[in-house]
Amino acid sequence: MERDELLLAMKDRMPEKRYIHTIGVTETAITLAERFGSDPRKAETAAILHDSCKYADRDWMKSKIIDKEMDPTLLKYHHELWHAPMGAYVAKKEFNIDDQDILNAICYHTTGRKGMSDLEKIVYIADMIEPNRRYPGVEDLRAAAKDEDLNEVMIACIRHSIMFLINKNQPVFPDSFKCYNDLMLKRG
Ligand code: DGI
Ligand code: FE
Ligand code: FE
Ligand code: FE
Repeated sequence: MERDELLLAMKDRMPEKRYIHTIGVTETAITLAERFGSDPRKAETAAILHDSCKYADRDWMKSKIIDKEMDPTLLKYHHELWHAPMGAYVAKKEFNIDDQDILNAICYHTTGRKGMSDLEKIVYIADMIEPNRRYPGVEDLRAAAKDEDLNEVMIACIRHSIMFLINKNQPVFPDSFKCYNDLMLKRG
């Protein structure tokens, strides 16, 4: 499927505001991919599809996570986390995406993980800083995203996510800590 066809399919699955976010993530991911020497076409596809399950039925997602033997830890954490791996599932099943890097970028766009590829980092970052996002600290992250080291940008973003959850008294999914530690240990 081409860009416009995928976008149209997303339009049917989400409210206007989320669709505008999707377009923002797509444009931002393409720009980041060009800057960091990653494939802009892959970034585009992953970004368009990243939130396809944001409004999917919770019971349906739960049963698929069990049936398809996805990480069972997901079910112990907030259901907000489920739309990411389910987005990867839908990208493969409904939109015939078979590029594993694109599927991983969708799968880990909410939590991050240890050993992320450049494409995974780009989609994670684009999701946080796209122009329609409004939250305290977003301007600092947009400034941090100008760094020439993709790992440094990713550290700023995962740090913000973890601190945000801790300040809200929420549990943090283990992959997020593993992501943070992995990047900190690799720091040059
Ligand atoms: O889908 P988006 O809103 O574009 O962004 P996202 O996929 O990054 O989801 C963000 C939401 O997920 C946000 O409300 C915080 C929540 N979240 C992310 N990681 C964790 C988490 N919630 C809990 N409880 N634990 C996490 O580790
Ligand atoms: Fe999301
Ligand atoms: Fe995110
Ligand atoms: Fe998103």
